[in-house]
Amino acid sequence: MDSFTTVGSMLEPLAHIGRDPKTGGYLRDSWSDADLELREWFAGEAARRGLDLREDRNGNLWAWWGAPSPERPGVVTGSHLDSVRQGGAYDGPLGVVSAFAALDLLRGRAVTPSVPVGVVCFADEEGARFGVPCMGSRLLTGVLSPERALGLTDDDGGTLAEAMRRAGRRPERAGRDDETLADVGTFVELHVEQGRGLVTEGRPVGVAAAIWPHGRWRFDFRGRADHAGTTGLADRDDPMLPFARMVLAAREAAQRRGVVATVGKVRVSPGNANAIPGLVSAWLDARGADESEVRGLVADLAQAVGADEPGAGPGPGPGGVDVREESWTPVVDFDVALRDRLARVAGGDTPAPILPTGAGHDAGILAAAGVPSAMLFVRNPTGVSHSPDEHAERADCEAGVVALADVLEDLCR
Ligand code: HGY
Ligand code: MN
Ligand code: MN
Ligand code: MN
Repeated sequence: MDSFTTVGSMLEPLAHIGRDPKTGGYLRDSWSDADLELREWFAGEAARRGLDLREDRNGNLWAWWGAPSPERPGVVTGSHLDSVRQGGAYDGPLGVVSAFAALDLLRGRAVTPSVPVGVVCFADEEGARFGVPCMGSRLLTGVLSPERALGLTDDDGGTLAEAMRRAGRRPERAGRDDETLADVGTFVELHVEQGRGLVTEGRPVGVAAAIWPHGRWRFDFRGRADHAGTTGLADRDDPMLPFARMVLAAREAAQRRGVVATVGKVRVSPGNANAIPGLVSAWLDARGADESEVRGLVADLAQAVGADEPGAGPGPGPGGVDVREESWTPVVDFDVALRDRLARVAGGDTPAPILPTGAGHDAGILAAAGVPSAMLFVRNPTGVSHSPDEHAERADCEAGVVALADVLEDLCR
């Protein structure tokens, strides 16, 4: 079976799900209608292949070829199907589609794996709706408590628990799931590269070396709502000003500390053009190879806006600014032996390039939980991601599937 046709034809039916016709971007929030439609697609692909489909207590989907057990854990591959808002078509779906296509290739090669092979779709990897990324894998591995997770709210104030219930799930069961985790012997995630490392290397497929430490912090700037026209400047307590200072300070500190910092989401309340806002909430995403520099940047910003450091004080700091850490992922160095094995197998004559990434992934959460994990990257010609412009060439997608099938065959000998 021609692997590329499988990838191409499998990406096709997904292309319309959650797509914004005006922008070509994707709106695939966790537990939204688009997410439920994607879950049905996943179930259909599993059924077409006679795979044993299971949804675990945290909404992660597992499609098994062979029955895993703690005594005989399987080799699992896959990724996620949810997206950031106005995201691209490849971040997540390429890994899930390639997993099914690689399994087809193994069967086409009449490979009889020595262990079960699983395809996984993790729930809510982007955290676009409830704010915490890798929600499904964090709950699965216990690094995020169900109490905290289920109470997280979306922009409309709805909780994760309500969203799961509305989707017919039982959120009260969410939480660490050692039974499911025990089925996973090795996890390999294929993902479109979010960067231009493979373009520079001139290679279609690469292997992840490490995932940078990264986190998300929420800044709440409190002020006093008042009339835009009748309130003198001296009488204003305008939260927009410390917010603006924070954004400019973030860029300066990032430059100075050699990290990256982004404020991509701001919520102004109540949001009247003719009124001084009462509250400005802003989310900082900061990442970098050196954890102390990332942490240092956040401390710089808290100081710049007169806030207590995250988690230091019970409520808003002296300047009416409150900083809360919403998620933190320490550095993940992938297992060197497994990483090098993948580079050899995936690279053919010359080992595939091994490169770090500033993007977070479920493979990082599993690796941090002690599950032998690794990642394959597929070349992204522009490096652009988290945007409708995200792209991967067809031939590179095919090379990714062949590399993944070779890696799975090697791991399942
Ligand atoms: O944010 C990330 O790095 C990932 O795409 N969730
Ligand atoms: Mn992403
Ligand atoms: Mn992703
Ligand atoms: Mn008025």
